[in-house]
Amino acid sequence: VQSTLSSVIGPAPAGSAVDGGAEYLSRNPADLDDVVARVRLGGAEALPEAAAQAQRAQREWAQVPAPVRGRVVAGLGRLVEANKESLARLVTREIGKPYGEALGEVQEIIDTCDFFLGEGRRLYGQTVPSEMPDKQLFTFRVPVGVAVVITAGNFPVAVPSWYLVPALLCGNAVVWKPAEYAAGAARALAELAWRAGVPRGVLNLVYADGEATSAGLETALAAGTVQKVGFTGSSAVGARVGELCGRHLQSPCLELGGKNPMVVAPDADLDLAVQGALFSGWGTAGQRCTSLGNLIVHRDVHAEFVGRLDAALRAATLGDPTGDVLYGPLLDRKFAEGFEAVLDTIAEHHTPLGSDHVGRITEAAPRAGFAGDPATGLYYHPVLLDGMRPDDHVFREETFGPVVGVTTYGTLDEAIELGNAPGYGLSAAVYTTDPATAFRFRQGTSAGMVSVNNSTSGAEAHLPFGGNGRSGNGSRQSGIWVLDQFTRWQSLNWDFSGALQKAQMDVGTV
Ligand code: UN1
Repeated sequence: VQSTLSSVIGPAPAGSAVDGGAEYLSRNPADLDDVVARVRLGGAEALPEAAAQAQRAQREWAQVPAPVRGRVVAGLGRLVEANKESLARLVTREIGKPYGEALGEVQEIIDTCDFFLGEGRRLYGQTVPSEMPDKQLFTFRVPVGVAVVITAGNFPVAVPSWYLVPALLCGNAVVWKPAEYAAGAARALAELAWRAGVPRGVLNLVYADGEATSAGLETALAAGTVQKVGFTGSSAVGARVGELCGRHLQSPCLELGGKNPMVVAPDADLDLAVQGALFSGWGTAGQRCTSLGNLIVHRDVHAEFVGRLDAALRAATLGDPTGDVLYGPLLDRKFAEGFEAVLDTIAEHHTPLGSDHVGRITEAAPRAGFAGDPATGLYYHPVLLDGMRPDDHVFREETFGPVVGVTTYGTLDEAIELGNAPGYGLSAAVYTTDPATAFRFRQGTSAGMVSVNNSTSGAEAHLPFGGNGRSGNGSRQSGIWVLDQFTRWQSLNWDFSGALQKAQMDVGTV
């Protein structure tokens, strides 16, 4: 496995011949000259071809007893554990995630595999009493068939594992289309899964751009070779995936964006709240779906809180992601371009706090506590915006970058309403020492995941993960809840009376 990984993560051979489709170079966002992986993108035929192959392979995989599939998944966990550091280094190198966080991300795969090892021996169905004598009813979980999994690159291995591991455990085959800019990490995880014993036809890796993916998905859905789509990414693309699936009567598992609020109540431990805001607002350069978007601070503690947060932000070290930094570069050039547009909006409408410069970190716009070479990477200053109003664009839309807005509130109902206003509903946090405030906040928020005295990020791998509204269609990943995405209930109605017993009609009375 070590040698497999090093062949994936080693320096790309200069000018190596690539036959067929367009070549894509995945670059290190901290050093754009460093090519991490070189892949060939498939055309619109790639995904349907892989789905057809997966469909053939799935029949045999579904015959493997679930406890044995559980052992394969557990084997993947052990292989990931044995390669934890090299996989984390690859994640850091390919998408610029600080190494400490990358290690945490890899741990999330191990935890997921551990959890689903046990599920291989459960996958419980039920026995259900019948209305009639000598008749027994049962329920079984059956695999859906072929799952197409389309993932973003901000969690290039952990989030895919949330789909891959349960889907495989449940007896499905998978076609995985990872983000191109995380192609190397995707390849490494797939290699480990194949090494662990997942047959190649059961886990298929397809690289394709957005257009080819969308065309390919439509063809595969129409051909009936795909029974489930899992998608993690932006709300806009998620809506398109939902539309495609809907045309073929399918409901996908959608894990989309967030504009996650954090409420700071007047009785909050302000230093704890500052730490939570720093981690979930600017950590991972604000590029988690669970990143903090809007800080909603009680007016009595607003000045004090913003002062402390501003100071913490100025003291934070950022830059080279191989070191101990709050955040490194943005994921990829495409994301840097998107963030530039957010910065244009900010420049037009707001006066940021917390940084003397807004925009790219360059020699000309340096920053204290910067630990990198600004010329080589996609580094951005942290932005803190005070005085946000609910109709501000930056208050309403996910920015996917190191920017957080602050607004104030008077009553808890106002705070809840402000938190829900953007129409997302993924993760929400409240900092308070009053249990009643915590409880009322949980009841009122639209978020699928709520934290009390902890940040909006960092969900544990065995709780239901997912959101509502613009954050998704209500589907949930992780833990036992994801089983409903990758299995369907089948009922069995077994009559051993030897007579035709009619439900609703032959029910005896007492
Ligand atoms: C994502 O950004 O798509 O809860 C997932 C968290 C991580 C997962 C984020 N465990 O922040």
